[in-house]
Amino acid sequence: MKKKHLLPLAAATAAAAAYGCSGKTDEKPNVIIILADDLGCGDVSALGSTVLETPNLDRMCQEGLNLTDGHSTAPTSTPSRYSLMTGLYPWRNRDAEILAGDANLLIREDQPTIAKMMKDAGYATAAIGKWHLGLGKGEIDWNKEITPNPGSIGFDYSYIIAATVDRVPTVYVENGKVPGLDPSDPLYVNYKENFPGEPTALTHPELMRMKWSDGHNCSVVNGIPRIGYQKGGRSAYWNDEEMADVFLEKVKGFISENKDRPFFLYYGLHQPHVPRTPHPRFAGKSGMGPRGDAVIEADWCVGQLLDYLDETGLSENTIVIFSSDNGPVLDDGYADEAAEKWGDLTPALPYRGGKYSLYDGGTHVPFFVRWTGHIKPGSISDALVCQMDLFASLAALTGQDVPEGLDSMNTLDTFLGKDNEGREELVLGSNGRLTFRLGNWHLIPPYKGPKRNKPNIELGNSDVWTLYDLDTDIHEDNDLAGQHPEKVDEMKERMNGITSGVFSF
Ligand code: NG6
Ligand code: CA
Repeated sequence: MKKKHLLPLAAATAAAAAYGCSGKTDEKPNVIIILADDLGCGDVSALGSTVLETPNLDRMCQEGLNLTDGHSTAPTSTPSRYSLMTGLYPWRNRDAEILAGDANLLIREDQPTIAKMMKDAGYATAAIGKWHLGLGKGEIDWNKEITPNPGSIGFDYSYIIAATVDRVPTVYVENGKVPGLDPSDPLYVNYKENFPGEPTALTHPELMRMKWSDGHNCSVVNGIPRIGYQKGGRSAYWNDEEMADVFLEKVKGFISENKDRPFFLYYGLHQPHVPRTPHPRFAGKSGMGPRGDAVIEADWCVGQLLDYLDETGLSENTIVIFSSDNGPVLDDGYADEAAEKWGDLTPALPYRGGKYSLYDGGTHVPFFVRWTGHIKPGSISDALVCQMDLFASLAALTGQDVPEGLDSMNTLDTFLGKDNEGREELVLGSNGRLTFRLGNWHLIPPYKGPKRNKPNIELGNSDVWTLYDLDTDIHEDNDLAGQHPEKVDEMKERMNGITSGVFSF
């Protein structure tokens, strides 16, 4: 199958040029990065979903630029977010792997971050939503101010969940403090062992209103079994169904407070990551079970934000970037009908694999940019782009120097639909599980391990080097390593050049 554009690219690029869009502005436009959690290209109707309607994500495409070869740097959350924040490849830090809910801040306080850079450029900065980059140093006392926190790495304001919705603690953290805690019922968290006498999903299955399929069998909070043990802190627990509304209110509050100065907002949507608990007003709306309803809720959040920017007259001065931290997954540890509802369809379509996978679907994610009056509506680009490059690109936009030693590349013009260059090469993955893109080629080294993880996650492990041509084989069905040994050698050498001193292949 050939890659298809929704509009001919040459026409879209010419239209963008005619529209007179330019990366250089006298003013500093606001920048909002919306990062969904585990959302796939096949979840978006504008990208070809046949089972979900996502009018607001479609609107991001219709009103802005659709980057059809957009990538997160890794197929799971923490390494992917680490890369976006630091402008570094996540495999440079061996601890950049899915973090527990009580993990310490992964980013050193003296490390450059995209938020510090924007702050230096005069922006008010905020992180609202999913964090998953750790907090504190040493054992965390959740009843006191936790430092370091997002404020220590450049965010003036933060209202976050520490890790994921399926991990304790099930509380928000605002500027390093858990809001709403009652001192007479302190909060304790432990990832090694349970607190004596506290119920778990295994000892008290009757507490569960949602069942786990794998892993999630520790503390049960709000009827949902989680990863990790938690005791006390009840007055501060989040309400899972209200989380989208809580974050959106904080987002609007931050924008409203800072509408008269440049602001940089990182908005981490928690959907459609497990456990999928959309607000009751979305329940049943998708016809695809809780996962589909959670996508509809995420889509609604994006629409609310775009409407708010339009209503407050900020759209022409605000760049909105939408993407996802990694590819999609169906059954990710809860029996929530996702696998049954999707059947043979995959939300990674048209790409192979998904979350956790070495295949393209692990990191190939929706990537949209809207800047009203600057980016020609309906633009499409098939340039290879990566979230890691937002750091250097936003530095270019705001006239900041990029700190030395970063992997982040300035591809601002591509992010703004001004050219179609993008990256030539890109290493994808975290820790030692890396793959390599060179133009349309995707090289996957051999890795030990199962081909599929339970229940049905295609990991892409193989005993041999495999090579795919994404231009002619978008679903990576035809391994061309045997036919193109010279390409394998060339790519191996280039990949080793980049990973030199850390990993060799
Ligand atoms: C896995 C969890 C999965 C999810 C993932 C992190 C199990 C069996 N699986 O370990 O449910 O939480 O970690 O997802 O526990 S991520 O998108 O934040 O990387
Ligand atoms: Ca994720």
